[in-house]
Amino acid sequence: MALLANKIVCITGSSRGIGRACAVESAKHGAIGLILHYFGDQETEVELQSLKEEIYVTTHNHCQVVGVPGDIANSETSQKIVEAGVEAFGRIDVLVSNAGICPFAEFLTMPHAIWERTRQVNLDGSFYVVQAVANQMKSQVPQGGSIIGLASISALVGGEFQCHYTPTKAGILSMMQSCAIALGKYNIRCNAILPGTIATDINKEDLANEEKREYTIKRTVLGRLGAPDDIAGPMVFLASDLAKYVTGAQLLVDGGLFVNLQ
Ligand code: RM4
Repeated sequence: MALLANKIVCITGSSRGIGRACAVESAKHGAIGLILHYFGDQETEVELQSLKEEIYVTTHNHCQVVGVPGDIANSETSQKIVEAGVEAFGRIDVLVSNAGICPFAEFLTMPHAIWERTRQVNLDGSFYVVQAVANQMKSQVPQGGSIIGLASISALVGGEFQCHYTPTKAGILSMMQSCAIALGKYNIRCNAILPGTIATDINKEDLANEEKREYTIKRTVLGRLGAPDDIAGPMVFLASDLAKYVTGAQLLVDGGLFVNLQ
């Protein structure tokens, strides 16, 4: 079933990890246009190129891709994303605000620059892109769209080395709730996905610690870490018309990590 048939999907931080899986899954489910934001350094240029090829091959060129490089912490990047998307496809149906960082760090000695950068990328960046894309969704005909903010299980619980990061994820969850209210009248739905521990580059170093890795795996009830495509399915659901009455919701996708107290 093509859940996203004919839809135009915009994803930030799409070159790797969860964003990349969301791009591939959207194309598989019939999206005809992808606006793929990425950071724009050498590494992500190469990643984006291979992602584009993967999408063209798997969809037999059915899905077109526009790449937009830039630092999401800079509000101009979000304007560029919307301009490039509208120029290529005329509209944006789905936004996946995904770009994020988590430099694990000790609280008491953390330089303020780490706090500021984490907040700027995760929270300011989400605000800018949600606002820019929501304005486009409001003005297009037919009006509306689906916005999905990538929050985290960390919006609900803490992390010893994440005192700068968990507040940004709680902020994204809260932003989706308020935006759901602000944007419902324009037929724009806003929801948050809360991934658990998904093995990607963001936590590669942290999970290289065997003890932590084993603890995390044991704490899930499904007995494994998440993979990026574990998040992509729920993302497609929230983006699709199957979720047409779902707004202001939070979907925890964590293999049972959160509920597994004892
Ligand atoms: C998540 C959660 C995970 C961590 C990542 C970086 O939201 O805290 O455990 O690996 O962030």
